[in-house]
Amino acid sequence: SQEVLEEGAILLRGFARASAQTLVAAIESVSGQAAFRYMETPGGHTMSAAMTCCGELGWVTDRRGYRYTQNDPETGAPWPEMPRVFRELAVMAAEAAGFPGFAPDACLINRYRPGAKMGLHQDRDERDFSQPIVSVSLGLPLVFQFGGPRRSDRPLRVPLSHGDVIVWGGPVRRHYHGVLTLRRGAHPLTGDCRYNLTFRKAG
Ligand code: MD5
Ligand code: FE
Repeated sequence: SQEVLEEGAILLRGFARASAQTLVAAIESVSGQAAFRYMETPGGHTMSAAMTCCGELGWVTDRRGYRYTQNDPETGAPWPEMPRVFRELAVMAAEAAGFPGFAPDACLINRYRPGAKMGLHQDRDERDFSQPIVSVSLGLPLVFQFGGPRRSDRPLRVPLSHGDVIVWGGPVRRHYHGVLTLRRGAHPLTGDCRYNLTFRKAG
């Protein structure tokens, strides 16, 4: 099913369900090469979601700031290749939402364990804001906060569960957003966590 949260924000419920098992196996393969880590923000806080990346570019943060890199700063090696099942899913979802020809070069993998959250923020480290962002939820459910163009805009609370995909394109791509604290639970595929895959054209 296709649900329009706002013009340009298209929720595809269950879109990734059929490929979820393959996606989680691919997450394990990526994190075997580039381990999940807790990154530091420029302000000196440690993020509560663990992250890793795959694709030509990976998003990182440390005391120096937010940026995209070609290499994993922990190992110096290039980020793992983007698994084919990742790319195919992202391209199909973008197309289903009205964005044909999506060519992601970066996938950030967020792993939330109980207690983890992400405060309201904007994604603005990419070059080309005409390209959409595709985000894929796997495992435990949580509540996503979809805000507006200003931090003070009251966010819409969107419950997301296993297999849900959202495509963000056009002006909503710059909206404030975050996720509420993950509650404890057990998912048959992911155990005690929620994964989010975020596909972007970063370069
Ligand atoms: C998550 N991750 O659930 C979210 C999914 C991140 C992040 O926010 O930066 O890693 S991405 C949701 C998103 C992306 C771009 C725009 C908007 C939402 N939006 O305008 O609401 O781990
Ligand atoms: Fe974000």
